[in-house]
Amino acid sequence: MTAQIDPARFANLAIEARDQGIQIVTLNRPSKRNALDAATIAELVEYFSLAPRAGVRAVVLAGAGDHFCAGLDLVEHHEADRSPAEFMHLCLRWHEAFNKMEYGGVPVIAALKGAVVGGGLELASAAHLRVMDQSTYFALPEGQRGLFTGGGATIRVTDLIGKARMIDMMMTGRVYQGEEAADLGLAQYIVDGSSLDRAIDLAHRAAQNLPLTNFAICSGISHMQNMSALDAAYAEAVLAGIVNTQPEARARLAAFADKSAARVRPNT
Ligand code: 1HE
Repeated sequence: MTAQIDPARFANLAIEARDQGIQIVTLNRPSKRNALDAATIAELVEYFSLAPRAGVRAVVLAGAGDHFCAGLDLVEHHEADRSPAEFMHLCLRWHEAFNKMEYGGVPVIAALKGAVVGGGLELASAAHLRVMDQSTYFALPEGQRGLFTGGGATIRVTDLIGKARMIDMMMTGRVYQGEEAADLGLAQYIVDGSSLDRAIDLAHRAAQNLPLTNFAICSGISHMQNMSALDAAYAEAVLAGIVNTQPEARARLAAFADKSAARVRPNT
């Protein structure tokens, strides 16, 4: 691997290495409800630039304290009194960070709790899996604050819940929580206990896949969504050509052929 992640280089992200190449990355400004200031976005860009080349097999993205993330740091934004060009460039940094997450090829699993609002929802929606607990609620309060989303919600949140619900969240400040939020697709998992524990379980599961397979899942599918169906089918075939013939898969295929591999069964 060509990159190394030194946790000491990060101030706003707490990075903890676990077994199986899993890393827990925690937004670590709980006194500010993990609001995303420019420095945190820069650290997300750096972390997700390195992770795919540092042998990380799965990332659990969490928030310190009672809330996942309160979105854009509104106090920093207020005090910086940014010009249109300055804010546009800041948004492009957000996109850089979130695109590196979504297209980096390393599974990213968000462990949600409390407020997942504004840019916090934009961040969560760039993860590949979202796990919510019973305290989790989702909102896009930008509309009420005289703002508009700038970190990809128009694309990713709309993908998750559809255009009409996205417009409603923005226009009326509608809050989604509980089973309704999960049923709509804002999270794939809802748990009674700790979302972090479930996210870590899922990370272990993902980390058992071959890295090249996870790369196809956690990069290829997103890229193909951006293509015409014709081009996506072509790209899928090319990607399958590489992934499905990888030497590392031979042992798994042999185990199926000799009947030693687990069969797919319904849940008990
Ligand atoms: C913040 C932020 C923030 C808290 N920027 N400092 N996002 C929002 O509109 C959400 C704004 N935040 C809230 O609605 C609430 O703070 C929470 C529901 C998240 C949490 O409530 P609570 O009662 O636990 O905390 P609090 O008392 O409101 O805040 C505690 C501290 O966190 C306080 O700082 P302190 O120094 O006075 O103690 C707050 O100022 C600070 N804090 N949220 C800055 N967001 C690329 S465009 C993206 C567009 C957006 O994301 S718009 C933002 C939407």
